[in-house]
Amino acid sequence: MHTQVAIIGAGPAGLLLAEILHHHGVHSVVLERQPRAHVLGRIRAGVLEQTTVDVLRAHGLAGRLDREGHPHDGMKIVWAGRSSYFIDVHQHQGKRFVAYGQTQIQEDLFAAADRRGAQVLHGVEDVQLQDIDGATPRVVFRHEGQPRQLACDFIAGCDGFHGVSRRAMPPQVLQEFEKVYPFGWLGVLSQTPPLPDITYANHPRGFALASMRNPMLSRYYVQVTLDARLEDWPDERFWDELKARFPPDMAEAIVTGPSIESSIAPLRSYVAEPMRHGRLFLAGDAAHIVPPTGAKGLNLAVSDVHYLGRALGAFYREGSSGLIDSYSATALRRVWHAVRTSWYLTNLLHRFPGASAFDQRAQEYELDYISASPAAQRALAEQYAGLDL
Ligand code: RFL
Ligand code: PHB
Repeated sequence: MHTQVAIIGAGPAGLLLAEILHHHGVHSVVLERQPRAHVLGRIRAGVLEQTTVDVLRAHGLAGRLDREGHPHDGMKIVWAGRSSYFIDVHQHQGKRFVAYGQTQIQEDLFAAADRRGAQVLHGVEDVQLQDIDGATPRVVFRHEGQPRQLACDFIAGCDGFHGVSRRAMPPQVLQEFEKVYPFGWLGVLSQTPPLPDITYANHPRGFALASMRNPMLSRYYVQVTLDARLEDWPDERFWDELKARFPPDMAEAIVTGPSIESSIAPLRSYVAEPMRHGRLFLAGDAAHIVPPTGAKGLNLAVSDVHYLGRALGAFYREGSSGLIDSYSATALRRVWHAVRTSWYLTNLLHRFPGASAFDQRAQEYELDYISASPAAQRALAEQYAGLDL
């Protein structure tokens, strides 16, 4: 097999890159380890930045998003039972968010791939990247029990944090920056009407978040210890704990119901530099992880492949390698902005084990400062909104 760009991973980064490349007239083949049903079954992100919506629209991928997505002007912060405040991103930045599930984006991307007869191979095993330093890189793998080889000009590693692409970078080239947080998030999806606003709660019992997918689908999270197990969190315990972390009026407004999905995710910040070596490019979670507090992970995957698609498009159209050479630096600037913002919000909103009374007061008075200062709210809105492309 031969293609111009071999894409490893059919998550949002890989499938969207394939669409952007197609738009530029560049051929690609996507290699995915999991069956399609598995990829579509993952419940993950739900908040899209304006830039993400703009990129999807520019490639004709936002039809359903524009019909079914729920626009938001900003997010609410509440803490320790005190009154809440609204970070008005639209007022300060002129940008809106859209609540629309990553699951739906995956469906839309697979539908687009099907419409144009794209080559997406599922169930590939033992993927290995070869000759990424040379002019003729290859991906070798097994598919349906047979050894296969895909020759290409470039490889895009879009295979998430646990993928193989990043590990193909020579260790002496790869620099890693990491912070592991001492807690995780337990997330629950339920067929109940959500609260009207995406609301982040800082509470002595721990962080909580109210979010949504559509008018009859809510997504909630609570901070849990690293040793938490799903079987220890029956629905009743989850709802009690969630309500305990919101002010009484909001707790009362939360409509409970059976969970239709629940999962626990540990929190981590991670960046791999550079995002390119030879003919291998990393994009999305393969290159970086942010704690979900800033709702940035999926949005970064989209901005990475926007830059990468543009760079490869220019290469094939004009023979110019300028954008390819600047891809890593361009993407990393936006990545680090989001990494720092997500780290800041994680520190601001969570209860850290072993935090002293001093740490707690400092956190509370920072929240108090933000609630009273239009300048601080504007700065937070700017960070939460994300950089322009
Ligand atoms: P993905 O989605 O992990 O896709 C990678 C794909 O690669 C495949 N793969 C391989 N394929 C072939 N060979 C191999 N050796 C392979 N190894 C792996 C995998 O099967 C998979 O299909 O990475 P991608 O495309 O970079 O997308 C990143 C996003 O999924 C991620 O950043 C977001 O979900 C993060 N995130 C959020 N981001 C937001 O922007 N807003 C949010 O509100 C938000 N909330 C969240 C989140 C992530 C969460 N979890 C569970 C991690 C909430 C949660 C709870
Ligand atoms: C979600 O809706 O899943 C969500 C919203 C905001 C976040 C993280 C996740 O910060």
